[in-house]
Amino acid sequence: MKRIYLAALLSISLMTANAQEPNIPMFGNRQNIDVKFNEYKPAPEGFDQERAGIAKGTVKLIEYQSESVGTTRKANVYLPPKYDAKKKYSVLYLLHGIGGDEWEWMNDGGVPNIIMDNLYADGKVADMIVVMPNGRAAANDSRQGGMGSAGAFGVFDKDLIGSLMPYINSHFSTYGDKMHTAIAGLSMGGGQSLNFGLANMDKFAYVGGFSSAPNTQRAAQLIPDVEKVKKENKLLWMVCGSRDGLIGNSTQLKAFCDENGIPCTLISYPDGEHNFVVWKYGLYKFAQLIFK
Ligand code: FER
Repeated sequence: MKRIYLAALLSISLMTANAQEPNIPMFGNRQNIDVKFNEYKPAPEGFDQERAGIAKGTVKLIEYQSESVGTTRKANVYLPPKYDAKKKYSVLYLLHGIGGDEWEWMNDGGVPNIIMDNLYADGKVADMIVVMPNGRAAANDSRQGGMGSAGAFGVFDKDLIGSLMPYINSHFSTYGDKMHTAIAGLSMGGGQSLNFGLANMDKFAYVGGFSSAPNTQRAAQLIPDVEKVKKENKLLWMVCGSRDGLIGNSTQLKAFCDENGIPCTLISYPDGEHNFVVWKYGLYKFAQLIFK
């Protein structure tokens, strides 16, 4: 059901692109922006396959009181292998797409726990926990909201910063400062990560957008102060499928960054579409770059 829905959304985006209509941000028109993509290096075989004989992390569903929404909300939390409350951990907030919820990464093909377990086993990531919230900040935060819930995605920053982050930092052994906090997400969650991450550089030093959706603000809005981003952001990293009709949301930002000398990565995933092939790769790469 969800796949059909997303396919329909995408074909609308692609049709608009093909018709070469003026850019309508709502549809994230593919823009003919000439950007210099960063090099695509494939993930190694098996990066997303469960491996025998390695230590495994655990995923637990937590509940917290949301002040801005006024309800009890849920999030999944991945704790790495041998999580030890005597140590301190960084936190990656990993956001879902418009058809998803706090279970999308886990249940719809993202295998974030497997990707992270493998990275841990190979010593390729810093100690971190991964929080997968529900980014639809509304009393009814079920998946049924669809396009109608775009507004609820837009106000998730209040819940995230006001309630979820304090909950995580008080219930788990985290550093809690910006240098140990990252935000990334897929599609609508990619847009949220760019919007919230760059607007709150005192909270997030590392920002990732995977196939970011049309909720992504335009670059001049995202980056009103070029010097501030250069100083305060430690990583601005994006990936998008080369065949994804939403790629214009990423290229417009990459073009702005290149013009203004802001370090920014955008990888075009060869023949990639709007799906977990690209998003798993995004998590695999992004996780290795943060907190180092
Ligand atoms: C749109 C096309 C796609 C849009 C959002 C999406 C808000 C999101 C897709 C996803 O999260 O997978 O026009 O507008």
